[in-house]
Amino acid sequence: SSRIAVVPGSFDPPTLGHLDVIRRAAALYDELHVLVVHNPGKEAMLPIAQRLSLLEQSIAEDGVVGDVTVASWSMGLLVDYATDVGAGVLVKGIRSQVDVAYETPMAIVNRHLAHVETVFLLPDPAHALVSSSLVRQVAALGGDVSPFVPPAVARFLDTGARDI
Ligand code: COD
Repeated sequence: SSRIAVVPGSFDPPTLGHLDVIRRAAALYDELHVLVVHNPGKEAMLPIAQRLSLLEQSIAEDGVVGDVTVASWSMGLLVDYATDVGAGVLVKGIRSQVDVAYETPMAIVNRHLAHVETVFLLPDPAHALVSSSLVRQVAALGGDVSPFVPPAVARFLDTGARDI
């Protein structure tokens, strides 16, 4: 049977850290679902549809190799999506011990809920300090985000299209 994994996130916006994890996961699994999940605890900068479009462009331009689907989910438990598509694994990127502390309880709950395992991947250290919240701050203050995000995201944010 094929190995199917979900890479969930807010992706608000997608960063080079996200893309690094997506690239590594695509090399490990037969089928990858990059899933934009609505996180009610976070105030969003970009609408879900915009995040989907930026993820699709970024993955295509980066030349990520593999069977990668981009989708969104706001209908309930993350593991329900995983079960629907036959995925047994969630892939989470780990920047630091802070991410481990945040992700561990969710991983245990998700295993109880649906027998879905969580795999932690480490990014290239060059991308380990990048976060969407940092990019949102730099963009809001008019700074150059291009060192932190895929070119498609930089183009979108630099043209001020986010204000339209
Ligand atoms: N390098 C490596 N990894 C990174 C980097 C980086 N520079 N930046 C982010 N990541 C990782 C994050 O650690 C995370 O794994 C992923 O990329 C996505 O990051 P974000 O910031 O876009 O997304 P978050 O942290 O807001 O996570 C949103 C989720 C939907 C993944 C999370 O809230 C979740 O799993 N929710 C579960 C909802 C649910 O079903 N709850 C019930 C059971 S727990």
